[in-house]
Formats: sequence, structure tokens, C-alpha cells
Amino acid sequence: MTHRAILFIAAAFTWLTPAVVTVAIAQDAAPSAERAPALEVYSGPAVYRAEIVATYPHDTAAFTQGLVWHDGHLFESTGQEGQSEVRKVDLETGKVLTRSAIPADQFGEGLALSGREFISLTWRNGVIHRWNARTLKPAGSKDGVPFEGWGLTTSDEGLIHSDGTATLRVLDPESFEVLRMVPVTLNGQPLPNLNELEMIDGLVYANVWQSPFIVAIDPADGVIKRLIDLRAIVDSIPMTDRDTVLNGIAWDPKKRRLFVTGKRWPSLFEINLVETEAQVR
Ligand SMILES: [Ca+2]
Repeated sequence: MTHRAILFIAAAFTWLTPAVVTVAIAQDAAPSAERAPALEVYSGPAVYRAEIVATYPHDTAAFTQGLVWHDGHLFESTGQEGQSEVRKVDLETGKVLTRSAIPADQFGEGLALSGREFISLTWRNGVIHRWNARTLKPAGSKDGVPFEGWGLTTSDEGLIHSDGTATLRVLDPESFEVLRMVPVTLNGQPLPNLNELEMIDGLVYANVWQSPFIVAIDPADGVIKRLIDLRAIVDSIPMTDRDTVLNGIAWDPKKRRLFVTGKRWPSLFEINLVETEAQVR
């Protein structure tokens, strides 16, 4: 019988949100007389590690808030007042091919494709922008949005939106009205700090802000089905400040390529997910 030792990685999820979630990854360990074997059937998320397929340059001036693969290119939205843009980026070189500025008094956030337009959020400005997906020219804005904008992605239902809490919203892609709320849980506990989003094969992948983890959420019930452990990649990045965090997930459905990066990171990675024996406790 395999005994399990608990390796706590709680700090990554709890240092900004004490008393929220304690996460531990159980790993196979040598049998221990002191530790009783866990007999219960594990029902938590499957844990994956990342295998790097390719590494590409990424603009270290880009405070990445949204990342999307579309029509052979990356599209990226960036944050910080006065520096916020939506941009079309060449994967191989990291060069910006087309850019449009978000008004300088606004803080850019998540990005998603909706029909022939990109939709981009702002953080606390109450504004959602539309952009022509081909030219990135402005195609309209809505103000008076009564919630913060963090991450955004597209689903069959509409847009899926995060605001840094443990609840996602499903938005009507035309009116941005809230169609329903999705409370997100990890082993039955709310998991806050949900940030950049990407819909992949029916699950909503979400960066967990200021952590080295991505979680994959079932949008039907908010249950986290997978946890992606990106500590090896995050540890390889020179962190210039506490904002230089993992953020940005893009999915190329045709070639089934998964891309991740971070705010002001020098690199963008194509990764494969490899399932491990680890558990989240
Ligand atoms: Ca994304």
C-alpha cells in the first residue's frame, strides 16, 4: 500500500487571502509507521505539470492581461494606466505587428474574441471596449459596467468573465448583461483571485493571481477539475517585482497548442500538460 506524505504549497494560494484555501499536493513517499494510509477515494482535481515544447520571446514592456490565439497570431491586451493596449503579436519574434491604445486614463484587462471583434476589459474604469479583429481599430465601447474587469474568454454561452473573486460571470456578448454567476470551488472551498481565462475543450482555464498555478474549471458547476503546476516555469523567470506574475493563457485549437506567459516576462512558452500522481488536499 502506498503511503502519502503531504507537501504543503499553501502559501501560493493563501498569502494574500488568509483563511481561504489550504492546498497541499500529496506525493508518493516511503511508507511511514507514524502516518496512517489514506483510504478515501481521491475526488479532487487532477494535477498536471508543464512540459515545455517551445520558448518564444515576449515583450518585457507588456503587462500581460489577456492573451488569445487567432488567425495565425497572438493577440494580447496589456495593463497599467497610460500603457494599456491591444496588440497583434508575431509568435516567432514577439514583435508587435499592430497595436491600438486604450485611453490613457484606463487600466486594460482581459481580452476575448467574439465574432469578428475582440472585446477587452478595463480594471476599475467600468468600460468594456470592442475592437475590429482584423485591424484592431476601435469598434465601440460600453461604460457604466458595475463590476471590475480581470479576465475574459469566449464560450458557447457567451463571454466568461472574472473579477479577481471566486465567482465567474457569464455575460451576453452584445449587451454585457450578466446571464449567470458561477461560484468556483477547489475541493469544496471557494478559490479567489481568478484572473486571465481561456476556454479549452469545455473547461475554463484560469490563472490564479500571484500564484504559479492555473486551474481548469467546469463552467457548468464551477468545480475545479484540474490544477496545472507551473512552479518550474515560474521559478525560471527573473521576477523584477511582485507584479511580474504568471498571467496569460492562449489556445490554438487547430494545432492544439497551449501558450502561457506572464506580466513583463521575457518569454512565452508553448507547453504540454503531463498528468502526475499528485493530489490537491
Ligand atoms: Ca486567454
